[in-house]
Amino acid sequence: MKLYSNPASPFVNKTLIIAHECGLLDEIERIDIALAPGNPNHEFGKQNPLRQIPALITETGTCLYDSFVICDYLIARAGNKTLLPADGPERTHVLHMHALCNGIMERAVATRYETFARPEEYRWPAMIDDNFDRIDKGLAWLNAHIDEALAGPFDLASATFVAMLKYLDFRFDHLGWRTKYPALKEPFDALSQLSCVKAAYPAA
Ligand SMILES: N[C@@H](CCC(=O)N[C@@H](CS)C(=O)NCC(=O)O)C(=O)O
Repeated sequence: MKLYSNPASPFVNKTLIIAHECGLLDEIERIDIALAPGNPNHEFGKQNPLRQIPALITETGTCLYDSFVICDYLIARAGNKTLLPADGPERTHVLHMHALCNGIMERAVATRYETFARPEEYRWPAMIDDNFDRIDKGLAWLNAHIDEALAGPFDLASATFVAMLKYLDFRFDHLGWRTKYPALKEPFDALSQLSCVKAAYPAA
């Protein structure tokens, strides 16, 4: 399998954590590409018309996206029953917490594009502030409900939680999430020690 990726992408890193946990990381060749809105890579677009990473080329040549679909594919392929439970309230819970952590990640990546990729004269401060506020509110919710949010074994939501906070450290260190949301620190530190997380961030 081939994974179009970039070490700076939290969606890629979430996927790599899951791939390692599924015992499939060694079967994945990484092809690093740099993408940004407004600078279309049409060659890559022949594989993924949305021109976003991660995108996984399976052995049959299918190009899978987005990160959730790739994780779901890897989990099913590995026959793993805990990373994403098959049904019931456990599945709903993992999907719900994945949606929250992934949503924060999406707001963070969007803000990165708004503040870094977009030429200064086209920036819209109200949108940037709104993005930061959603990130803040999401983190505040997690801070207040962390035991419930990460209850149960390591799963897709835990992988997304750690990838999301690592991205905030990488791009938005000034937000100071450890000070504002101290309940997140201990689970983050514990998850960061897992071999699947270390494997996804070899340079850390
Ligand atoms: N919902 C997608 C989001 C993927 C995404 O936003 N990837 C970014 C990199 S972090 C990207 O490819 N950006 C290039 C672009 O949007 O032009 C997923 O979960 O895979």
